[in-house]
Amino acid sequence: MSQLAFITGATSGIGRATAEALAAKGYRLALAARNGEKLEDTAEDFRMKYNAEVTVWPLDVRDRDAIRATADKVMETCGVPDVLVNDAGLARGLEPYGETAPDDIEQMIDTNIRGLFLVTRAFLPAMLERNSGHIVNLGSTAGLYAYAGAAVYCATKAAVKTFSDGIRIDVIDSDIKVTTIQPGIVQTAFSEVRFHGDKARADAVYEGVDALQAEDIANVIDFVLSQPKRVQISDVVIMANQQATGFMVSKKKKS
Ligand code: NDP
Ligand code: 8X3
Repeated sequence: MSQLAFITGATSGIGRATAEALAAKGYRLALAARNGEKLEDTAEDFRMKYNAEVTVWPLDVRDRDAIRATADKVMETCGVPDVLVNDAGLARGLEPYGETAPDDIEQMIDTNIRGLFLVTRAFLPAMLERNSGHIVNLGSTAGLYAYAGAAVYCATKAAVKTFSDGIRIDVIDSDIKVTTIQPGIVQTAFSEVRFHGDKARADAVYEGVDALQAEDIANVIDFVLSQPKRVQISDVVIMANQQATGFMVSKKKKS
């Protein structure tokens, strides 16, 4: 039977592009996100294009009981995932911490940290029992370099990196691999979500920058997953050509 990938945040941006890359490779997919309609559309697209075997799992990763129930059902109906991509995540707001809305603080922590930790906790014992599996966590250059107005988002992504490093130690005696993917500026719905739907402000982030595309990150994830059993890629940092640290991006036109 072909390999199974469970992907959170699979309806948009990096998660969707990763799902598509794996569908093209013949993986079976179990896709999760909150919006069930978008999940169905995504799944149908991959079925049409790649004849892919796709199941959809409407899930809010902030809901602990729903994570448990979903993971159990996925494993019962599809099997234990060979690949877990913890992609679901977001930034909310870009202002000094003293002005950051408490709801935004909680949403970032609950989604990017708590959700990712609990989804991993739900699948890891079964992976360990089978002694195989690859956990791919979406960190960010924001987790390596803090930037103004993003203390919480940056801290959540630093947590993802440290968490990955921690569980890699815990599974050292097994064949399980753990990878943190740390992209820089990727042009997705990310900024529109950050700015609470302000599309003009979101578009301005990418203006004058040859930003990374979701497919660029999906290619890297595909590469990471395609290595021989002996090779574990622990971390990958991917920046745009015009980027030097987390939020330092040149908007000067190159000749
Ligand atoms: P998008 O906004 O395009 O996609 C985010 C995905 O996460 C959507 O499918 C969304 O679906 C899902 N999601 C959001 N909240 C939840 C939730 N509570 N439960 C389940 N699913 C959820 O963003 P990106 O593709 O850009 O971001 C994906 C990941 O990559 C994030 O973790 C982000 O932090 C990280 N990243 C992004 C970078 C960028 O510049 N874009 C750079 C570095 C890292 P739905 O709304 O239906 O739930
Ligand atoms: C998203 C990239 O630089 O906007 O993690 O924080 S950045």
